[in-house]
Amino acid sequence: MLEKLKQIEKEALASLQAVGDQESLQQWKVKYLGRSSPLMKTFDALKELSKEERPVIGKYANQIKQALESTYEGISDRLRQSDLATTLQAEGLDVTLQGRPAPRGRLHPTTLTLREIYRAFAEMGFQVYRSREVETDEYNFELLNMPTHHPARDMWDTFHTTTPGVLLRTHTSPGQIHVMRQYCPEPIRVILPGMCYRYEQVSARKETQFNQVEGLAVGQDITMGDLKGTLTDFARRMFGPEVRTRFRASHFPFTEPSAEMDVECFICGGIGCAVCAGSGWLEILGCGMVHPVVLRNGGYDPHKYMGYAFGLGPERITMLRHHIQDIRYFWTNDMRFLEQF
Ligand code: FA5
Repeated sequence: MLEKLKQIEKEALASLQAVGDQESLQQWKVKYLGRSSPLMKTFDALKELSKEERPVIGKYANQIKQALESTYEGISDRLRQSDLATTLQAEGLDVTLQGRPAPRGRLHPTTLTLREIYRAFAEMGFQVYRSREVETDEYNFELLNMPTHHPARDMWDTFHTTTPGVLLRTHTSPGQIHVMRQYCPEPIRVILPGMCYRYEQVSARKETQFNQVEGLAVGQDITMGDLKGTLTDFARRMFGPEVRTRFRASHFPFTEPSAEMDVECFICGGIGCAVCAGSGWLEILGCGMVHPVVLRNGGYDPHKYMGYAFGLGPERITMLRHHIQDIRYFWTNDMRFLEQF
């Protein structure tokens, strides 16, 4: 029996050394360590041996089994390593290399400008008031002193929903009425940022969807001087302490008097260039003293209360600050554009 076991060991080890790949290694394992291998059958046959022979043969068979198993493990490891080396050479894949870093998102240029606007006004004591984007005709036009058939409505044509009288707001000004009705008769100092929609011919300066930041201050002793001072200070905080501003008379149905504020063209320094159309000035917002009709619609007595309001366009300001030639870049999701901010 011992001789037979020695023979099995010799043959198994010899054939194991000749194994060259995983497949033949598995075949070897079945043949020499599987349930019906000669070695395993020896264990079954132990019960037929004499009492004296049984422990000797059993111990020897176990030693052979352990030796075969550990040689098998060693060869299996060696084959795995060499398989990996071959694959690496053939495919150039190094599984130990670090992965590619995931691209990190960043803030949209308009969001960056909006945050600077919030900061500038927050420092002057303005709070942010959120107002709805879906509005009624009444709030978007009528309560702002633009009754049906008022010609100024043409400038603010919009998208209408299938519900009569419900539309997408064309400016943030309807928020003035909401905030006044909520806080009347308290004094107010808020900015109202948000998305606006217009039925526009899209061009380099006009989109159908854009942001506005409205400003509103209401109280008992608010003057045009406060409006000019606040907006001039805002321009300095946004564009630098040296920036020059000017106010031009204008018209809005919801303010009286009304004005537009220009900042000195910081591209040409006021000399005149293509961006400022040779004028040396760039318009950034519309403003004025809140019209008595609007104050009354908000719940304030226009004989006792006064206020100023303004509306500016963050996309236009971003275009000016970064010399962006076309507003359409803001919505095309072109990574070459977005990654610059
Ligand atoms: C208004 O919308 C007034 N509600 C502003 C106002 C508020 C005046 C309070 C007085 C008191 P206007 O249509 O000019 O005004 O728009 C204001 C700003 O919004 C513009 O200066 C511009 O920066 C931006 N804007 C207007 N239309 C577009 C558009 N189609 N695309 C991008 N930005 C626009």
